[in-house]
Amino acid sequence: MEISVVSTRPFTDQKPGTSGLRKQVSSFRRPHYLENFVQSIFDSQPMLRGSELVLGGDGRFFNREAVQIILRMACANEIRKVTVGRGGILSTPAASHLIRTRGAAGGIVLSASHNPGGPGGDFGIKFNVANGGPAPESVTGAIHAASLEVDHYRIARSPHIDIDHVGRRQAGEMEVEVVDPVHDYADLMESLFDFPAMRDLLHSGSFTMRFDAMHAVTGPYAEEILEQRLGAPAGTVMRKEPLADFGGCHPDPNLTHARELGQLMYGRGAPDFGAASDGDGDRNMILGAGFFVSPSDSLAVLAANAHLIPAYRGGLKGVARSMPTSQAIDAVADALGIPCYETPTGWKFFGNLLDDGRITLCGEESFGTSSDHVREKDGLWAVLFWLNLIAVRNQPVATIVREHWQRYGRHYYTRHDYEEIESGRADALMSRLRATFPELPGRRFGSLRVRTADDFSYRDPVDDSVSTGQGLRILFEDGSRIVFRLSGTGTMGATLRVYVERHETRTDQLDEDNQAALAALIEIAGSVADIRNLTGKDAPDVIT
Ligand code: VG1
Ligand code: CO
Repeated sequence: MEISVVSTRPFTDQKPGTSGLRKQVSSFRRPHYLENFVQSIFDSQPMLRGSELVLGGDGRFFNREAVQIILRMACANEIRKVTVGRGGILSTPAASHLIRTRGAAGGIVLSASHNPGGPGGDFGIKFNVANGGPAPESVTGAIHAASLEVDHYRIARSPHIDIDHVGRRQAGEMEVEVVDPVHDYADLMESLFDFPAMRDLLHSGSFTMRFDAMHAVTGPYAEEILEQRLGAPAGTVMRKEPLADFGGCHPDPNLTHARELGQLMYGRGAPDFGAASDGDGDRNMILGAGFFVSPSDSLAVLAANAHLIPAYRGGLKGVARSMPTSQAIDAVADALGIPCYETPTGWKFFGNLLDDGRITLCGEESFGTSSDHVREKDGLWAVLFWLNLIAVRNQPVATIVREHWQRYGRHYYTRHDYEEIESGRADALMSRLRATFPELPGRRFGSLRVRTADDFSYRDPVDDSVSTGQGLRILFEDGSRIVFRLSGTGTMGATLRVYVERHETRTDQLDEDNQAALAALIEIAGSVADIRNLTGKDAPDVIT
């Protein structure tokens, strides 16, 4: 097959963020933009030559074109074989699973996750390594460095490659295997959970559920698993057709963006269980009738009940959470006598802990939870875990969570997002705040006293790599915390995230309104960082 070597010039903005390179579609469609980044992956990861690569995405606008370009470039860069999901579709956890089971040297996942799609929306590309997980910082750093030097890329002049029919075909020397994107993943789920018990629950006549696929990638997965294999009635999966623009919505599973599901779950005759996932299928939102389970609580509840699930019956080796995630899971780890690790934001930091057998479960406050079955967060996995739990405990979601609070106390928790702030202003806010930190320890705010204030850094206990500048933390003597970070996934201006947490153990104070219970801390956060003045915003854009 004829190979073209195309001259190009570097783009200076191809530094991967929290989860891959994410830009507006208009950026990705500029001549050479995608090609440069893909060539930078091949140039910086020479072990891909002669190996297998997994390829798929969440089906958003530009997914199909990008798959064709990457296949032709893979061929020109001497990749031996590419395994691609039919239609170019693979959810992030399904891609992780395929990389692992195929023994692939890596994978490319096309997604901007929870960001909106369509011609005016966002697109993204993530590189995953051989363990199935997101590339660690050393690898993303090498890709970025390569992107600053790239002066040509290689692409095969092949005709359109059929990705819509399962089977093997050749593209020059390279093999392309198109696989059913759902099958292997559904089998994996069936191997982890008690499907017969879940089937009985769904057929008991006294239990109903809804899953909102948000017109994103999980539709076909949820339909196969919930409606086909578990026999939930048709209609259990809402918004199940994947659409290139997600029906014009943000595929972000929270009560702001999954409004219809929220109304259903808080309405009369609400289903017993509600859940949603995001664009690429790695996030989850869990709801009971009239009850929202905060993601941090969900992680803690899963850890505390893992012994009831077939895959985790033998116990957990340890757990981990990202730094801004609430300390609810720490309390469970303490009770179980297992280690609990605190990592920076982003799934890539869990990889070493999972590979090294130090942890079994991990999660983030941003609706991400998973275990050592893959190396990505896994939305449907979390939903099935809850369904299995409800089937075994035979209790409503709200009761399971309230009993958890009675035992461990409740970690009131909220995140306030201030979106699309001018980047200079956001940086100024962070640096001014950081400058006040030396004076903060010992300072009183009402009944609260600051214990320490720092800029979080992490030393990976497995490879000793250090990551600095991972979020500003104010820690109070009573265990309350306020954390400030700038998002690494946005594509317009900057997003300030403010995370607020307070532990309550008085058993008659566990059912308060979340925002009200955190009001004093929210007030302190606003004043120490001068949020209103420096962002020009009176209120956060999204509260979760
Ligand atoms: C956000 C979340 C983070 C998550 C990341 C990728 O990052 O806070 O916890 O790992 O998105 O999730 P940031 O830098 O914007 O805060 V996904 O589902 O968008 O791949
Ligand atoms: Co996602």
